[in-house]
Amino acid sequence: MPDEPQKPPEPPEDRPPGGKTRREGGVATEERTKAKRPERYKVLLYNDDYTPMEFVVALLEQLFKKGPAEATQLMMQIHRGGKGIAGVYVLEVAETKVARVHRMAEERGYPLRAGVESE
Ligand code: TYC
Repeated sequence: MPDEPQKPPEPPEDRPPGGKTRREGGVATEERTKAKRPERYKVLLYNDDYTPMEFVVALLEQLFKKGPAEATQLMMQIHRGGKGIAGVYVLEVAETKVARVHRMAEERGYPLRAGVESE
């Protein structure tokens, strides 16, 4: 090999995954930066005697992205058991879903109620 200029070796990695390492007067200090999984919340749908079954199924399909079979099963579970979990989301999304359920139901004069519960 002809003598090519040799690169000096890379310095050791200063920031390992999961935290920052700062060099302060030769002392490495750790600072945790690990992202926490955001808390999740259940959106519950409650049974009532007046909201039509077809409306609940359509709402579970449109708003909670269920397929027709799953939406029908879940609606029947709520109808028989009093309540059921329509989906699980971060808080802001869960609250928006509840507001949409209430608005869609109120627009048609149905008493359907939804709520948020921590997982
Ligand atoms: N119990 C309603 C009926 O018999 C149907 C229904 C199901 C209503 C689920 C609300 O969250 C609900 N028409």
